[in-house]
Amino acid sequence: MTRLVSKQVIDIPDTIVAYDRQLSEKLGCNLLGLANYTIGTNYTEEMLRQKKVAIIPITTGQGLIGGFSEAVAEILKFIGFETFITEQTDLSGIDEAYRRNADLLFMADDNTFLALNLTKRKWVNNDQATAKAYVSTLSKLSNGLKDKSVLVLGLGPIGSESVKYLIKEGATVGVYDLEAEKMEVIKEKYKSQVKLIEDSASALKDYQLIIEATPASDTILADCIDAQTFIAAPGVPLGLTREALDKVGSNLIHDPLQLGVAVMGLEAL
Ligand code: 2YG
Repeated sequence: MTRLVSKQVIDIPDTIVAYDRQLSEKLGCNLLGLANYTIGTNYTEEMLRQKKVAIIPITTGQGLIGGFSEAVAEILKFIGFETFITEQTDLSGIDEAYRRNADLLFMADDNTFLALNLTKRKWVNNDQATAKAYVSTLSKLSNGLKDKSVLVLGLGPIGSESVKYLIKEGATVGVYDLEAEKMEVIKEKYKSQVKLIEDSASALKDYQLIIEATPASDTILADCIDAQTFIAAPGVPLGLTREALDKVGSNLIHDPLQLGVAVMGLEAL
């Protein structure tokens, strides 16, 4: 589980407008549009404005991440929700959110990032939401994944969830992780629907569609990329070298929080 650091999220509020414009240029839809596309809804900003979302800072474990609550609040506000960060933290914050009539609660400790809808008993986990968001991003980038080969690098919570959604989209999935047992678990679960990749370097040259979900920062090199390579990268930090970044251009989608949080908000309604 990758733990974000403040510098990865602190600028999100100031850059969300530019982020959304860049997403629209790459995908042909904005952040709300991609979140709706991901879960098959058609919520409008006006509809979301009726919903109140509380973000509750959680101090357990390694404590607060500077700017994390503010980033989550700003992403949700940007797509339309009425949001507030509770004054109190932890359980007092949950109590405050309830008293201030929040419809949705967002909170994250070191291991789990959840959105809760108390009235509808809906629980949305960031790992699933992020995996769904990035698979649908890759689908948008490549005009559909049916019968296409996709490589998943990294079988952590997001990478392994991505396999499930890729198979649902009809893709044939190659999986790679440094830890062989993680690949065995996936093989056991999906049998012939997945292919275990022994050598990621050569696989990277064969696959055009890639989900980069590792915490490493240099898994994808420039010579793995050509004009038809599309990369959806939920992994933090971004797993491309500087040269690879220059070469992939607009065929890459990566962010530390935005897509996953937007999908969490809609799924929790
Ligand atoms: O409330 C706070 O400020 C802290 N308790 C937040 C801690 C979040 C820890 N989790 C992570 O950094 C990531 N798993 C969040 C999601 C990354 C995007 N998939």
